Amino acid sequence: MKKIIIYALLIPAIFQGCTGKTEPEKPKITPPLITEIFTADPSAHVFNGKLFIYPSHDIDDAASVDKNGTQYNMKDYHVFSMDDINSTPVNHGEVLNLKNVPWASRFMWAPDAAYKNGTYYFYFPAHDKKGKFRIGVATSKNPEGPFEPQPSYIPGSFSIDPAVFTDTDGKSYMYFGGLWGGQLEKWKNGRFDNNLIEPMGADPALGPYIAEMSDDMLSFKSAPRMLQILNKSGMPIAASDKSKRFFEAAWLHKYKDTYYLSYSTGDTHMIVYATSDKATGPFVYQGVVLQPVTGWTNHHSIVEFKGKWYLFYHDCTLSKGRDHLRNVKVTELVYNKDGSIKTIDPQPLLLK
Ligand code: FUB
Repeated sequence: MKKIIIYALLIPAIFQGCTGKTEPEKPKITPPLITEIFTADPSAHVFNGKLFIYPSHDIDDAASVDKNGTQYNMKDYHVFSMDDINSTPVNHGEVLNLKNVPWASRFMWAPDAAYKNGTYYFYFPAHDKKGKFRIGVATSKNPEGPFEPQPSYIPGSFSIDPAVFTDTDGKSYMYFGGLWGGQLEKWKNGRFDNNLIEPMGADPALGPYIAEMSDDMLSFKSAPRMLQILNKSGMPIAASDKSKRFFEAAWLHKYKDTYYLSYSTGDTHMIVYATSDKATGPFVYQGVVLQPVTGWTNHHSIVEFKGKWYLFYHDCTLSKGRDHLRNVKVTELVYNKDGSIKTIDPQPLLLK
């Protein structure tokens, strides 16, 4: 808990003006949106005029608590919907269970959803039978599921945290990857090597991967490639630059004509963003979207709903700071006139 107290005391001094542009926003402390179960990693989408939340379903079933995230031993997914941003989310119940996914063995982590040609696609990572993270897909005719899984994971997929963005030209891309427990650093040239470690020092940091989706949304059109995230000077973000480097939880949204890639910095606990004039990058680092929350992980989505922009995120207020028992929250996200995002201060709780 010492960490959380330190955040509360030091964050204003350390992070204010980190973007060099904006003072952190001080929104009212938002309450947990869903309280009947623990939920995390919210991917929010608007389908048929309603807002749908596709979160992880946290449970207290930890074999151990470690750097690889063994405590995140999730086994199913629920979907929630909201008619408007102030309504209580409706729980549509369990939409997919580990026991019905033929290729998966454990760890149903952060999911996402997409729509194309009358079908809703639910993307989710899990360990395969050999203990490697892969990304699977399940389908439904309804945004609220239930979802029918494909017999195998997406060929060529690896690591965690899929986020699927469909551009105005109809092309869809999956952004994915996550370090440490998410195993991203162990993949090179499409092969898994357990001896590989995260780059260090001045070496370029790893980025999330991108793959264009096939027309049927069930496979990749071509092999995934790593996205470049550059400093404003045009140099790749260095591995040692831990307040800016990609760790996990990529999300892509488009505001006006600009593509915003936002992601978690992991062990520095922020959501930051980089921009590009193309969905496929390269992206240039811009600043902080969300400062650290109560709890270790920070994971989000950004969505426009009824004319306003919202940040869905999670923290651990409901469980009083237990890192693997999280709750989804939402707050408004505001752009400055130049398109930069006003940094949000989530005001982490002082927990003992
Ligand atoms: O929920 C399990 C993992 O925690 C997610 O996949 C990461 O993004 C982090 O939020």
